[in-house]
Amino acid sequence: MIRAGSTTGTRGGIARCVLLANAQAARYERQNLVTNYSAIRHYSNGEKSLKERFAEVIPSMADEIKRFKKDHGNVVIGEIKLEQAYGGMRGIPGIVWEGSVLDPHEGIRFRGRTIAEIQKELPKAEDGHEPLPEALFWLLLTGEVPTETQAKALSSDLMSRSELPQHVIKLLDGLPKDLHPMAQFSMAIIALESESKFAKAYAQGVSKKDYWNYTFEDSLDLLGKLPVIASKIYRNVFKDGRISEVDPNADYGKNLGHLLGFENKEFVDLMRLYLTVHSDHEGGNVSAHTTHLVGSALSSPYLAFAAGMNGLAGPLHGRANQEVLEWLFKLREEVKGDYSRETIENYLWETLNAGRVIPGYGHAVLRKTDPRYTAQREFALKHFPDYDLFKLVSMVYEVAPGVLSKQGKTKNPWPNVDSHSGVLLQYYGLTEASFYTVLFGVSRAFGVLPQLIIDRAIGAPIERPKSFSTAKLKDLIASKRTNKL
Ligand code: CMX
Repeated sequence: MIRAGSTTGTRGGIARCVLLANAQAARYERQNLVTNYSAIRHYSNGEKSLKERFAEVIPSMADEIKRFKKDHGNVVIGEIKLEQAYGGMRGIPGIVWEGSVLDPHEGIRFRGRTIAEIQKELPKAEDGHEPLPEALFWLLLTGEVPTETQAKALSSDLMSRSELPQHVIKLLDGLPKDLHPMAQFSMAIIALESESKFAKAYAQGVSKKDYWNYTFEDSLDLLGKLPVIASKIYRNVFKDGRISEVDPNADYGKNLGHLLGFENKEFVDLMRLYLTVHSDHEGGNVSAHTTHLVGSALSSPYLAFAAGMNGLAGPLHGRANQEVLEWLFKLREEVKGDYSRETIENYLWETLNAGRVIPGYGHAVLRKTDPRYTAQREFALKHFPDYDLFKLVSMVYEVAPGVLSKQGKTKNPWPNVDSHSGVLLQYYGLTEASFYTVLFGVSRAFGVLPQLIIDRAIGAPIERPKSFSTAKLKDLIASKRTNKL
């Protein structure tokens, strides 16, 4: 059995007692599936818990959306060209996503804040420089930056939910080591459906207005369990299968590092940065949209998130981080230490001429270097500017945009997030590239679950866009022509 470890840590004091008392209260509340929100406790210093604050935010948020729809529901917000229907629906404004918006030139803003602003504004761990991803979760859900106490209480709450049921442990232990880690990740999350409070409440006929409450509980339970699932997969596939106990006094990033088997302080800080920057990238990308779509059928957060993870596992999406590393290793082997522009350019052309993509370059929305790439590059420049593989990544950054522009196919020749993440993990000894997308998956939960909770709180409908056959589209265009004559 993997369970949260002992509560006797080294970071003593009253603050921790408060956090633990609140985690206990939260656990009690969860067991009883309390729906009386006034029963959701303040922290003893008078600050509000995430659930309490979100329960307060719901009426004004739902009311604002209702009025907005009533006043402007008929306003046309875009037009759709035929090529967009065949072109992956690029640019069609058909999804509402509250947590973040992506500008093609500026990059991502989380509730209006750039990555640099997030790095400045969000609470940090006592021993770290990077923001706490649990604080980002709070921000994405409520639109507000939590206080340090609130962020720490949320860490403690999440860690109190980390225990995996026996059948999930058995499932993971029984899977073949050569099954891709992302397939294992998805299976473990689906198997957690047994724990779904939303599915149980729905079967008991819960009222629509309480959907968000059970979705909130499932989402936090899932978030709390993901570091254990990810680490169990990592340790089973690549190490001895044993993982350490969760430290209930440590934050999420520290626990993730610890469970994976990495105690290095810089690596732990990297985990916090990694979890923060990979979390959310507005709602249209495959993993976010899939989670949202499947969730719209009122599937539980476990089923909806697992569906999103199956999309993240694709090589054009999250798996690109694995592809980048494998591509870099082949490049390194081929050029035998010669990192000149000319050899790298030749290798890039070889890849393109073989009809393959340059992994880690290009984006469906962005039209400049991904600021998530830049944040990771800055981390590398700060901690290991002379690392050989980082120098290679930097050299590819100098050469690849020119080559891609010359080829003239991609709309965006600049690097994306996946171009840089692997080299950071390699430096600290997490060298198994096929595991990288699992880490991306843990992070993505911080971005997509808030929207799932919001969707349930505002009563978002089941998604059902219209599709056409080519024959029907031809009819449509013919009738438009006739009408114009
Ligand atoms: N290397 C070579 N060709 C590329 C390319 C790249 N990095 N990026 C785009 N192209 C090609 C496309 O394959 C497409 O070719 P065809 O016309 O032959 O089909 C053409 O350029 C136009 O594509 P686009 O409109 O610029 O890009 P899309 O919006 O269709 O696709 C993306 C976006 C990310 C899938 C694409 O850039 C790509 O395949 N990149 C490499 C894989 C990658 O890094 N994925 C990770 C993205 C971030 C994430 O989701 O994690």
